[in-house]
Amino acid sequence: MLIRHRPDIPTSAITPPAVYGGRRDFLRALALGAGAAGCGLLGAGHAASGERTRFASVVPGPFSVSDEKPTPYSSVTEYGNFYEFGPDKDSPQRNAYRLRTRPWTVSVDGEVRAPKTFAIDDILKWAPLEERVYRMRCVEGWSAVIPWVGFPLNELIRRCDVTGNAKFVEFWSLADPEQMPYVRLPVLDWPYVEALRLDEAMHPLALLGLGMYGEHMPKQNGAPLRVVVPWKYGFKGAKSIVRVRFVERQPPTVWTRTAPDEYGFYSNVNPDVPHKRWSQSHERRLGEFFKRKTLPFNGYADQVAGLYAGMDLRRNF
Ligand SMILES: Nc1nc2c(c(=O)[nH]1)N[C@H]1C(S)=C(S)[C@@H](COP(=O)(O)O)O[C@H]1N2
Ligand SMILES: [Mo]
Repeated sequence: MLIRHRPDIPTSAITPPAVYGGRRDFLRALALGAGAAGCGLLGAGHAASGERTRFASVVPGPFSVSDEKPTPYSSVTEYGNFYEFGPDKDSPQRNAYRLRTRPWTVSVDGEVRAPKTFAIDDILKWAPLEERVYRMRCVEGWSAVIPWVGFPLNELIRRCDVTGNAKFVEFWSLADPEQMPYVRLPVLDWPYVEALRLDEAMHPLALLGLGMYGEHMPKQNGAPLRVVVPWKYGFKGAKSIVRVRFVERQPPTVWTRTAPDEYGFYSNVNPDVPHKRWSQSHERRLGEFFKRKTLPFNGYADQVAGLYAGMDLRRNF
């Protein structure tokens, strides 16, 4: 968002993936020649970011969109933001193969009775894995309907044993320059940390994302676990999280640190409050041509508007 000021979709997003992928692979083959490919840096086998593994059992969860088909898997995995892997929409898909997702732990600290560490393979067994098809809206104006796999974020928070002082919760993404080449560059003020008010994080709509389309989370979408908050702009959902910290006061986040006048702490989807440099009134679903109207709270107002009763949502954007 900071790097490419594109509130709209480039042609790559509406070109059929086969054509697009073909052209890109062709260009990369040309550019690499004997050089990087010969060094084993970017082997062709790495174009996709890993093997796909289905979950043994996933049960239907609540809140799923029923009147729309999910966005195609290829659009959701080939177009996105994961700035640790580069500034372009296809950087995550091209570079996230470098991410090692096992072993993987999430540490918990701050306003808790005792700091602790959870291993991903234990987290995966905490609760039945649900499929929840959510509308997602990026602050840049594109959107998608994604069949997530996961369980409520409040399952995680319940196990953290927070103190009475905890009012906000931070989610820290991995920031390892060995795996994430762009963490060496000042793309954002690393690490990628996003935060929610504790009652937002406890809301049953907020999801701990462990996969999508019935499969383990693709690396480019935030493997092995990430936050999914469908009533907020996409950047509130930190990918590949390694740390959860509870705090008493509203903390800075990666985006409020980087551009405070453009990205607010709340960042609820709101068609009536434009971004500083573009309107938020409409959006375009990945793979579609015509724009559609953006809905307050991304269509989840019935569920979540109560969290913000009495707040001025223009000031608390
Ligand atoms: N760690 C990390 N998390 C991140 C981002 C990022 O760059 N780094 N991008 C955010 C943005 S701007 C969006 S729109 C969503 C995109 O998620 P998706 O690629 O799974 O659709 O991830 C969010 N989470
Ligand atoms: Mo975004």
